[in-house]
Amino acid sequence: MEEQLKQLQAEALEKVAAAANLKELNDVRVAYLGKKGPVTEVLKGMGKLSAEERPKMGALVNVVREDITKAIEEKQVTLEVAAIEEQLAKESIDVTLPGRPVKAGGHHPLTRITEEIEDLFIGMGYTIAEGPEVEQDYYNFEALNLPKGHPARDMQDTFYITSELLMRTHTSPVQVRTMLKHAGKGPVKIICPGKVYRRDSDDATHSHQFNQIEGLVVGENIRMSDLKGTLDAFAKKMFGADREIRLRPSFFPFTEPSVEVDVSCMCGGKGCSICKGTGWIEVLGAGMVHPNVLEMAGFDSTKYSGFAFGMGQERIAMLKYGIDDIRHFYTNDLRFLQQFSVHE
Ligand code: 2NM
Repeated sequence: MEEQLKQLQAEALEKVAAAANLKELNDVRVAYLGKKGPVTEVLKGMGKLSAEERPKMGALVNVVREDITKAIEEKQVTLEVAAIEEQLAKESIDVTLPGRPVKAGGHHPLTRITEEIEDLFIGMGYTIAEGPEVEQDYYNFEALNLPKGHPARDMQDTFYITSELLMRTHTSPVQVRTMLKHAGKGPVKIICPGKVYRRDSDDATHSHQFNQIEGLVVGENIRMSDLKGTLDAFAKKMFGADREIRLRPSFFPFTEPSVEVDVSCMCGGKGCSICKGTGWIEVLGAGMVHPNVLEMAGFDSTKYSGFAFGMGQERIAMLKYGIDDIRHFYTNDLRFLQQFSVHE
């Protein structure tokens, strides 16, 4: 019986050593240590042994069983490690490979200019006000000192929807609406960005739809010098610290006095194609809010005064980036747009 056990043990250990994977190893376990395996069979035959032999054989069976179990456990660890290593080798990735470049979009140049101007005025304490693009005749014209019959209200220049409803021709109606909300109490300090519409034939410098930002400050003791200082700060931040501004007398129905504002050219006055040799570039219109406009918006014009200005983002962007045709902004040619895809 002892011989039989030794034989069994040797055989089992050989098979454990030969097992090439976890399944084969498990087959060996079942075959030798399972309920129907030879070791169990030997145990069953113990009943026939004498009282002296039984404990001796019992101990031997246990030793054999433990040896086989230990060999299986050791082999199992070896096989498991091998299996993991094989899987790791198979699934390994080269983390040093450069990634595929991600194609990121960029902001449209008009969006960039609009946000730049917004940030600049927010930094000076302004808030942003918005309003409808389909506007009432009253807010777009009447309340801005453009009574019925005024040449600027010409059907030729405005997209009318009905006799009282139109596509706004500027963002000033938003400023009228905002002043009315303040119910005669200052201060008001806003900028109004947005799309505006004019009945123009589209060409290199005209578009029937374009973008505008208008600013308005209403308060006590608001003077022309406040307007000038504000626009000077704007020009320097927008175009460069070395730029100057120049005011020329002009006319708008909603401001008195009214001015056209020029910024000194980057050619330094030597004269170039952008300033057409003059050294100055016209960038916006402005003025002191007309008393009629203040009164119609509910402000006491003997107590309150204000300044306002208006500019077009297309024009600012064309000057800043040297764009020669306004239609580039609307045709979305990627070769144009990608020049502004700066990832900040
Ligand atoms: C301009 C030029 C001058 C302007 C006036 C007003 C309002 F509502 F306060 F009367 N808003 N914007 C204004 C003044 C706009 O754009 C060239």
